[in-house]
Amino acid sequence: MNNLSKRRKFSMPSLWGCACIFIVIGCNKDKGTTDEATVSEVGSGIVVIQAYSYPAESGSVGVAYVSIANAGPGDDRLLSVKSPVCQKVEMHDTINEEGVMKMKHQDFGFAIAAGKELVMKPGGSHLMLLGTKAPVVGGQAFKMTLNFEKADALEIEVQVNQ
Ligand SMILES: [Cu+2]
Repeated sequence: MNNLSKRRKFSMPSLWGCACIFIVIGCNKDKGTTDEATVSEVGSGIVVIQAYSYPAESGSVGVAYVSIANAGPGDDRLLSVKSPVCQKVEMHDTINEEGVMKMKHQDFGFAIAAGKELVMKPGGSHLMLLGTKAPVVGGQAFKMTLNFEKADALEIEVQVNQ
């Protein structure tokens, strides 16, 4: 996401919009993913399989990919996400609209059916970190809270890839 730092300051909505598209393009380049998985578990059967991010400048937009398995007996839904590293976390999907990759904000979060996995990845569903409060630095980790429809809220560590 180093490309973000080269962009000039725009008004916030326009910056975010542009950054979003930029991130999709940026992430489609094969950067490889980390093998360092962060695994957490709660009684409801919700298991975080992997959580990683990439470096981002302060006051910009970052991205995080969190993959979650629902090993419980019932369907659940990731309703909202918070992190102390940014002002707001949005849940986005990426859609191909006539050859143009676009972000789609998921107002109702991500459904995770019983026995299924929600796999976030570049070019697919992801978490957008809007208004980063400090630089997101490669090699470090930051906290994130996942709120579900049924399962208890889960606090996880997101590893920042270099
Ligand atoms: Cu996005």
